[in-house]
Amino acid sequence: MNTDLLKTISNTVRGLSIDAIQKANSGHPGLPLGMADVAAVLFSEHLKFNPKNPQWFNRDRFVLSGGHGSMLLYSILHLSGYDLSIDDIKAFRQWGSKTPGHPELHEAPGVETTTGPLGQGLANAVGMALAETIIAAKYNTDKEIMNHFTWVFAGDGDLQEGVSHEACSFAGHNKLGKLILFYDSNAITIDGKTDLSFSEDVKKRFEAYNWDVDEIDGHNYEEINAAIIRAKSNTNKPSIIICKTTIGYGSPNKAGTSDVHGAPLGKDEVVLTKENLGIPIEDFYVPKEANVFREEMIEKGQQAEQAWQDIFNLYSEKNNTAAQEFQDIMNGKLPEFKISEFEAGSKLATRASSGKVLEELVGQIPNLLGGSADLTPSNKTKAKSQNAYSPENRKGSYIHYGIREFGMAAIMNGVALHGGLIPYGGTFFVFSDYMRPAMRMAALMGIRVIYVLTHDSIGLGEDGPTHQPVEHLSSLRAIPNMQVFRPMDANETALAWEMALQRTDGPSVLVLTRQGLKTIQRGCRACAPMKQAEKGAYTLSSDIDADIILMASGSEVEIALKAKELLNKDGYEVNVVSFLSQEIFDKQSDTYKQTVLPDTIEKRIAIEAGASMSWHKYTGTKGKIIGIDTFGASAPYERLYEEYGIRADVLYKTALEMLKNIK
Ligand SMILES: Cc1ncc(C[n+]2csc(CCOP(=O)(O)OP(=O)(O)O)c2C)c(N)n1
Repeated sequence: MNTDLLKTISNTVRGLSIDAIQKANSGHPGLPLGMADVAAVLFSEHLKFNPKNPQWFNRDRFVLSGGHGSMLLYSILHLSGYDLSIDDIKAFRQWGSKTPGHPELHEAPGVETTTGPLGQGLANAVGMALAETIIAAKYNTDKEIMNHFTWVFAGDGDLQEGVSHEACSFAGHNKLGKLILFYDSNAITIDGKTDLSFSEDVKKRFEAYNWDVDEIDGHNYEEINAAIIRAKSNTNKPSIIICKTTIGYGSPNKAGTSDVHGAPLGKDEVVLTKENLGIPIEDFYVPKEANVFREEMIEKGQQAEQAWQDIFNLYSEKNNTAAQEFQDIMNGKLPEFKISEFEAGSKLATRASSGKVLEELVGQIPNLLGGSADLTPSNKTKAKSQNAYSPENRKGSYIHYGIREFGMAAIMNGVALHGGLIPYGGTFFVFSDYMRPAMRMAALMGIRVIYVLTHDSIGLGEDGPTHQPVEHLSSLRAIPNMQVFRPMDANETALAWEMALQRTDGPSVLVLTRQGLKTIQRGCRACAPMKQAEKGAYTLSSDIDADIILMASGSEVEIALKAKELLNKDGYEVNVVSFLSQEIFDKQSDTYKQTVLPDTIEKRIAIEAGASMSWHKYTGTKGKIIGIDTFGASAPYERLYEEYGIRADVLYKTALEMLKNIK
């Protein structure tokens, strides 16, 4: 280890970070100044990566969970040879730059996940480490083609967030031994010293999780290096290296205080800090040694990847099919698959149809990674052929996440980000509230994660209002880039699965019933109107010259169809529109939208056993919505539908009033 070089690298990280933050006149210098030494040792001595191919399948994954310290990441990525120039660093936090305020996936190369909401990056890292073990167990036969570490920096804020408990408890239970966490223990957050609000013994906490725990001086290169070597050698347990650091290290007047956490140092303090660190005061200064280091990192990275490629080539010779499959899954390619059609007539809860669909899918898509937050039998998420994942069975393709909904969702993000697996996970729809922050991040990152959310309305009955989602459909529909499906029968459920799997640029939610729904007759899957279901909303039942449109999703489509029968008897012509997914419908051409919701038919009623919020744009000012804008209640579901007026006769009467009034 060349400690002079390490000092140069860490101080260059410090200089670049404080300059960029000063130039942007916003940002967080405390973390980069404090963790620069650990970053320098990790990147120069241990991290396996090829900066010229940031997507190399077998690279180590590195996550900066405290995304506010983004300048640390940008600086070290620049110095390590990634395609991130000094100009990019100078553009920190500016419009269109690769260096936004918090690290964002797809912006700077080398950023493995979007971080900022504290705690989630750490949980993402758990997901990445989990994915590594599963892929390694499956494909490493005579050669190790998947074998990497997952490293994560997390601070006091990350460890205070509840999701860190869920994820780290999960990681300890599952003995994710190639996960190494550096805890930036600087005892400072925004409000001041951590003793204001945080006094647990982190060492004991992680020992209780069954982690390997080490504690070091985070500014001592020898100690950092020795701790990393120890952590790497212990692959039976995840490791936490508690790094005692000084926030804002180097700043003579601000180090060790909360002042340095989230505001530029100020011009004078920048100069004083550089003098104190013994580096030139020139802005964005990069010494010659650092440029040589960059070239070495590029060379080393290319050699590392080439060495792996040689192994992979030998592996391919012996295991041609497995090698091809490995490449396909890592590239996110979906194998061809087929889901049988459900026969019309039978009554099936959509959670049950989803279970049947999964029975077919798991055999055809070997990289599906299922799971549930302890509601497997209710969510019907486990196919018979799936085995539970455990430290003893790394080949298991079904994860028992435990009662950790947020952890599950954030871990699934990590799995998806790692590549190679398609995660889906279940819980009750109402508990999507517990997962929502991670669902939002999946949508923001545009990654393929599938949520199987059952017990979708008051239709779940006796469990009562704590378990009955009301505002959840509107709430999830409000997340940009989230695709929400609420199928009305088994064939729509199958289609929702198909579309969720085929989607590569974002997450999908399958909102499913507990109560049985009739599979309706509508011709074959490949013909209209089922074909039109792919467009999100479609006219399921039409008359030649409709006077009114009734629209609904999921279990309420049946009600709309019944109301149509009653209206037809009175001589009215009615179209019933099934809204499988509002988001998909919204993306269709105006021409298509006009065929479903023509401007000429202003009489429109939407019915859904949930908040009315998301329907106004379809019903228009002259339309009506029959929804539920209060909490539910505990009773058999038939009684609830009765009491809450989610009924065909109510819809019929409302329609009649509308038709008569306007006539
Ligand atoms: C979920 C969430 N809550 C609040 C914040 C706002 N926030 C950003 S940094 C921070 C304090 C973090 O403290 P620490 O992890 O110790 O970072 P350091 O002070 O060492 O930089 C807070 C509350 C956030 N980013 N995410």
